[in-house]
Amino acid sequence: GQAFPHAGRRKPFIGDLGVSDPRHPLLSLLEWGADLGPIYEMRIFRQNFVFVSNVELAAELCDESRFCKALPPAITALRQYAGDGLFTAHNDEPNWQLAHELLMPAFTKSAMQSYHPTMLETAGELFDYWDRQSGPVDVTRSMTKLTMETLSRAAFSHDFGSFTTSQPHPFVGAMIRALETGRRKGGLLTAPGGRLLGRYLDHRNADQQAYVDRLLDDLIAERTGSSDQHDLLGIMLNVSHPETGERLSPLNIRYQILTFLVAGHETTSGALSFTLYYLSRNPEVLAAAQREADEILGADPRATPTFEQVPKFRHIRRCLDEALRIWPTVPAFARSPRSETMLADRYRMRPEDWAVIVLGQVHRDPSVWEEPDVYDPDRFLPANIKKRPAHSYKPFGSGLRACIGRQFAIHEAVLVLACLLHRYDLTGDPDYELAVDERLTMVPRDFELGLQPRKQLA
Ligand code: MNH
Repeated sequence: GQAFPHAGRRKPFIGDLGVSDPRHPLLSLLEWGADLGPIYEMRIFRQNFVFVSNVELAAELCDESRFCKALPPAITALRQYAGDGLFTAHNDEPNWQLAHELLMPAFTKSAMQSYHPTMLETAGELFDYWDRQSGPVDVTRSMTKLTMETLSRAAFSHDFGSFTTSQPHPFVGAMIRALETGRRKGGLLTAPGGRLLGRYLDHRNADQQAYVDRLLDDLIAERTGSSDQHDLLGIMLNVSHPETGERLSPLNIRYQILTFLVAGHETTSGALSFTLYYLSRNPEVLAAAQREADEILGADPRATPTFEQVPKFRHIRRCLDEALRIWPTVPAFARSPRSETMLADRYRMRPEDWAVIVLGQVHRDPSVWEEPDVYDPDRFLPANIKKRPAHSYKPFGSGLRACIGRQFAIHEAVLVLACLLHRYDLTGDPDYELAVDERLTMVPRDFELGLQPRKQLA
């Protein structure tokens, strides 16, 4: 096989270290790799990273018969918090299969029926909270509170009081800080002294992690023995495998809850925030979205959709899909070959190798997406979707290990957008320039919107 394309002049020992700005690891790296073509390799100390950025190569890596999910160091580092929970489990770990089978029914489209009232209630609290503020609202912060509340209520019926207390619940901050530590550690592992530095970070972080673990373990203990199955925790405590009778252990349940909280809140918050950003910048798209909300919800600006009405907001759904095209909030995922194979007939890959699919670039591959930087929800009209090759749009990942929360995220996001557009007129700040924060996911930074409550519609 050929060597992967890489930078011409690599520094001895440190390799390509320094090409990526630690505050914007992914975005700066993409800028750096742009000239190297659709596939390139970066080396930091002894660790190689292969990045893939066009649809053709991404589609090959998404072929489940040849490739599967990989856990690069940054994800493996999260195992100290999320263990063999769904997101961080290795493909062959028994608890992945078990949890996947036990939890799939709780994430089907029809299962969303049971979370629908919770989603409406949380959105209502956010709107009331906004109505008590004056001036523009910080969109990403608001949306992060909203999605965190929705998830904690749906997952374990816990109310963090995000809209009634002025300070965010300490759990949320502790959880984010713990995970950020994990992510930073992941980047250090192959550096000389990286393990030592990692241990130092862990030590500094031990209290946060202990606090998060204890809070979750207490919640689990409180519900143990109850047959109540109205939320995800209830399902995990009570449902056993229909054939083997196996159940999830309390420790694995803690891993799953932490996984849902983390995987499910910032991702959906970013998706909502980017959608609102593009709506505020595209008056015609916004008008069509508001018209759709009005047609379905009627004259009362505070009206809310029924469960069955949510999939009817087709244009709003396309606005969301298009925002996730330009800014996939989970910016990348990694794939490994199941057995030794040649990628693009040229590059040898062994099962221990992996390549990162860079979604932002795949979703803007000019051979598939015309004028890729233009926001145009009509790209997701059914006739246009059919024209594109498979795997050209993958915001929720691919194959067996694709996002289990996809329906949850889409139901929540569409519902919130429809209610919001029906209840308010939006005005963006024309001077705002989109800036993106890289946290565990991508979210707009300091994006504010003015919201004017609408009067009874004729
Ligand atoms: Mn989600 C996996 C994106 C919302 C829970 N999610 C993934 C993957 C992507 C992804 C991409 C695959 C990663 C990989 O291959 O390594 N998820 C999203 C996006 C949103 C989202 C863009 C919102 C928008 N995810 C949610 C929500 C939940 C959730 C909401 C939970 C309620 N996601 C998961 C879990 C996995 C996952 C759990 C791991 C599934 C598995 O491997 O079995």
